Amino acid sequence: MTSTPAAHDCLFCRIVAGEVPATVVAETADAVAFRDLDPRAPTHVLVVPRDHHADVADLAAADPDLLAALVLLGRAVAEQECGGHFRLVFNTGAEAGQSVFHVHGHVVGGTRLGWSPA
Ligand code: IU
Repeated sequence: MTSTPAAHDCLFCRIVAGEVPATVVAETADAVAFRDLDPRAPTHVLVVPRDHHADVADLAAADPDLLAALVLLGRAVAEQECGGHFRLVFNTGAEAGQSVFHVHGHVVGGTRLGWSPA
C-alpha cells in the first residue's frame, strides 16, 4: 500500500484536521489520541499520526520514528487513564478487522484483559 500526505476521503485525516469532531484526550506535533466511538473497554482510545499512512506496516517502512512516537503517545494515554497498563492493537488489513485505512493503534485498558484474538 502507498502512503500519501493527506487523503480527502479519509475519516481520520479529517478528524486530525478538526473537520470531523472527536473527543481528543492527548496530542503531540506528530499524533493525536481520541476516544473510540464504540469503546470495547473502559479505556479505548485511538492513536493516529497526523500524516496519512494506510497501516502500521506502511508506517514502519516509511517513518519508524513516527511509529515510535505513536507507541509513546499510547503509553502516555494509558498512564493518564489506566495506570500505564494497556494493550496496543493495530488491526492490519480488512481480514484482520481493519476498517479505517489510516493507521491507528487501539489503546485499550482499564480492566483485566482477556486474550482471545480469534
Ligand atoms: P479498525 O481497527 O479499523 O476496525 O478500527 C476502527 C475504529 O474506529 C473502530 O473501533 C471504530 O469504532 C472507530 N471509529 C471511530 O472512533 N469513529 C468513527 O467515526 C468511525 C470509527 I467510522
